[in-house]
Amino acid sequence: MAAQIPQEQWAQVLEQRGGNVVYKKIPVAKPGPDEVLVNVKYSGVCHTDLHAVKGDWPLATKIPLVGGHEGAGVVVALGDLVKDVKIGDHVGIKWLGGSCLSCSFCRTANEPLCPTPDLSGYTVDGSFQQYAIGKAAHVARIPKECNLEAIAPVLCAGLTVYKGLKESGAKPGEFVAIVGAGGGLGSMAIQYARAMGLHPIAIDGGAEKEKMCKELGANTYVDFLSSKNIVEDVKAATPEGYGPHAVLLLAVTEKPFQQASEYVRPHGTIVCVGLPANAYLKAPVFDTVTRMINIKGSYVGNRQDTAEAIDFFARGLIKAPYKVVGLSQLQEVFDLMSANKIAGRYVVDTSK
Ligand code: 8ID
Ligand code: ZN
Repeated sequence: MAAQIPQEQWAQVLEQRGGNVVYKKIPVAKPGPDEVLVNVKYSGVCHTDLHAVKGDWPLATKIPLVGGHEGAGVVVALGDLVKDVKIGDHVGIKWLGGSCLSCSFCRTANEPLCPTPDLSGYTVDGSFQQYAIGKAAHVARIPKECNLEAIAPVLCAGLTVYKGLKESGAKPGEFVAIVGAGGGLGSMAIQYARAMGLHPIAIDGGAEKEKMCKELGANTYVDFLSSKNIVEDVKAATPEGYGPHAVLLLAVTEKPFQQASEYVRPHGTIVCVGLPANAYLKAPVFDTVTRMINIKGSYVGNRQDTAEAIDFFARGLIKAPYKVVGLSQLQEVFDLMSANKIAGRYVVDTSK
């Protein structure tokens, strides 16, 4: 039986760039012909949502904006053209909410590079509401046996680090430094790295994050707040002290982006994923050449990466910690995130 769809719903709305989000009732949108309406049950809170609130990236958001792009829920209405998603299916609203599907990037499964994307919770409304719209071609397919609150962070954090680890080219048995390992992406990265047969070295700050990273399976934890020599500490955690084969940069500050080339192993790969505002990459040309260092960016993942990242979760390989609070408490989550006080991820329950 089709669910009752209300006219109005609770949402968190950013009305002014740099302001607080406002918890209020707004109308429920109707899906277009190629779209689905999702009753969002849970949404993870990504640092990207905080960038959207602060407006600190060189890309404008819509205003007013409903943020959120780790939304897990149930399909409650379909557009006329939608054939392969059914009412009652479990799906995810992810960062790439839609793409043109016809440009050469979309045609070659590089849809995150589409020049006209719909970015959920950024250029189109996202999952910090009870009913969100997604393009049927792009909503993540979630198997019914998966717990919706636990899988929500996989829709961005999990997918992004899984893709980043693939882009690093690191092979089973090799070492990967995860910078920002105590955060949302980082906690997922430790789990995906382990599941992919890699040895994770965690880098972050403070005892709470250390405990979490070690419980998740990091071989070593380097505390960037107290280490006297981060470069030496990271190298010392690798065989023969040559440094990790790959570095996954997830931090939201510029310094570690400059530092990674000092400890990555010769012929190793530095993958930039975190997006600190106004930051630049700088690496010594001499070292980059003579140590043959690869430096690259990695941006979410395509629909196949999404399916694979979800499959790792469905097989029980990904168990990253999260705390659940009501959607009404989203601003408090942003305040904690601004202070770097979140170990793992927060997930909001849209019913509260
Ligand atoms: O597709 C992409 N490339 C993509 C996808 C999703 C998110 C990029 N991101 C970006 C976000 O926009 C954000 O800029 O990745 C970044 C991290 O997102 P997050 O994991 O959601 O943020 P978080 O939970 O706040 O974790 C950040 C961690 O970095 C640590 C912090 O302590 C925190 O645990 N950190 C910082 I800030 N400086 C550090 C340093 N110098 C550091 N860890 C180690 N060394
Ligand atoms: Zn995200």
